[in-house]
Amino acid sequence: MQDKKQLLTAAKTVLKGNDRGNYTMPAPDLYPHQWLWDSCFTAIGLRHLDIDRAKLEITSLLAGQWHNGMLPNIIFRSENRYAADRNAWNSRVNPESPDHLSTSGITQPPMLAEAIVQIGSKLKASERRSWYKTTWPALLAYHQWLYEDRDPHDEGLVLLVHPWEAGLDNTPPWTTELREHLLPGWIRLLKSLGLLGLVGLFRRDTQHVPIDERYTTIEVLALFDGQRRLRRKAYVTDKIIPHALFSIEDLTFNSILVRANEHVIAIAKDIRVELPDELVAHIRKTRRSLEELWDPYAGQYFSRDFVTHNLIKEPSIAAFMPLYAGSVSKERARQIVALLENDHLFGTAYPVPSVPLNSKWFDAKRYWQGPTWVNTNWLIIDGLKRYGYDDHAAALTEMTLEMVSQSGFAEYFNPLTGAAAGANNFSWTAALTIDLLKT
Ligand code: 2M8
Repeated sequence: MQDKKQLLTAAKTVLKGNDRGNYTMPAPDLYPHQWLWDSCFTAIGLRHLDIDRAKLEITSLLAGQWHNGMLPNIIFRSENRYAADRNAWNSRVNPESPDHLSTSGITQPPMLAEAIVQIGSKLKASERRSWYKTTWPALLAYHQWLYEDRDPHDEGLVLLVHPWEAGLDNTPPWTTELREHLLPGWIRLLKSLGLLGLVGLFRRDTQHVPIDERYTTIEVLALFDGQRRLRRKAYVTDKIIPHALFSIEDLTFNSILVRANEHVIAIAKDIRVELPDELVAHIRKTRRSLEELWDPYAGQYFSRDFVTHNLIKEPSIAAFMPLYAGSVSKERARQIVALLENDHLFGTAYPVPSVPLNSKWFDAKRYWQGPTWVNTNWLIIDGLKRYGYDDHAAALTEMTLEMVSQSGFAEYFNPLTGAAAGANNFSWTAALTIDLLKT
C-alpha cells in the first residue's frame, strides 16, 4: 500500500480536477453534471480540505431544489455538448421546477442531512448554528416533500418511481423489476429481432467505460423508457403511480432516510426550531415501518413492492444499510454482520460486493451487480461502528484504503481482485478516501 500521505495528495488532485467552481462533477466525460448524493459525499471529504468549498458544494446543490421541495438527482450545467441530457429530462414540463436551472425530475437517496451535519462537525458552535440556519429551510422542505409526495398511503416508507432514484441503479431488486416483469413490448421486439447489439453502438457511456462494466443495453433501453413515461406525466407522482412501472419502497433509500431524520431532529434542536407535528409523526413511523422490511426466513431486510406489498427477495448491498439507519435491534444487526463475515456471500477478498457471490446476478465487473463501491463501504463502516463492531469497521476501512491505493480512484472495484472498473478519477471515491484517512 502506498504511503497514506501520498494517497491523500492523490485524492486531493482528483477532486481538484473535477472541481467546476461551485460543484464537483462525479467524473469527467461520463458524469459531467451535478448529482445529489455525489455532491453530499464529496462535501463530506471536502470539509477536511476547505470548509467553505464544502459548504458551497451543498449550497449549489440546493439551488436546484424544486418549489415543492424536491431535490433532483441531477442538476444540468450549461455546456452545450451535454444539451441532449438536459433535453431528455426537460424539467420545464413541471412548473415546480426551478426557474433558472435545468434538472432531472426525480430524486436520489437523502444524504443531504448527513453532509450538513458532517460539515457542521468541523465548525465552532456559533458558525455551526449559522450553517444549519442557512440550510434549514431547504432541508426541512425536502423531508416534508418526501412524505407528502412519496408516502401517499402514510405507510412511513417512501416510494421510488425509477431505479435511478435508488442510486444503486441496476442492483438485483431493481434489475429483476426492470427485466423480468416490466420490460416494454418494443424492447422485447428489438431483442427478439436481435437488434440490441446495433442499438448498443449508439450508447454514450460505453465510449468511456467497457460495455461489460456497465448496464446491459436492454437495461439502458428500459431505464430510458421508464424516464420517458415519467416525463409524459410531467413528473407528478400522483399521476405516475397509477401507471407506474416501478413503485418500490427501497431499503437503501428508507434506511438513509431514518438516519437523515435523526439528523433533522438534532439540527432543529441545535437551532431551536420546532419541527412540525406532522413531520415528527412521519419520522416516528418510518423507524417503525422499516421493520416491516425484515424477512425472518432470510434473516435480512429487503425492499418492498409498494403495490403488492411483497418483499423483493433479491439479496444485495442494501442488506447492510439498516446498520447505517441505526434503528434496528442488536440481534438483527448481528444477523446482518454475519452476512458480511460469510465467504460465500459478502466476505470477498475486497469487500463489500454490491451483490453476494451466490446470487445469479453476481458479475464482478458490472456496475452495481457485483463490484465494491467506496460510498457503500463508507455507509457500512459507519453502521458497524454504531453497533459496536469496531474491529470490523477498522478492517473494512483498511481494506478499502488498500484497494484504492492499489487501483486508484475508480468508480468501483472488482471485489475478487480489487481491480479498478468503471470511470477513472471518481469524485466520491476520492472524497470518502480522504474522510476515511482523516477520521
Ligand atoms: C449512476 O447513476 C447515473 C444516473 O443517475 C447513471 O447511471 O448514469 C449511479 O451510480 C448513481 O448512484 C450516481 O449518483 C451517478 C453519478 O455518479 O451515476
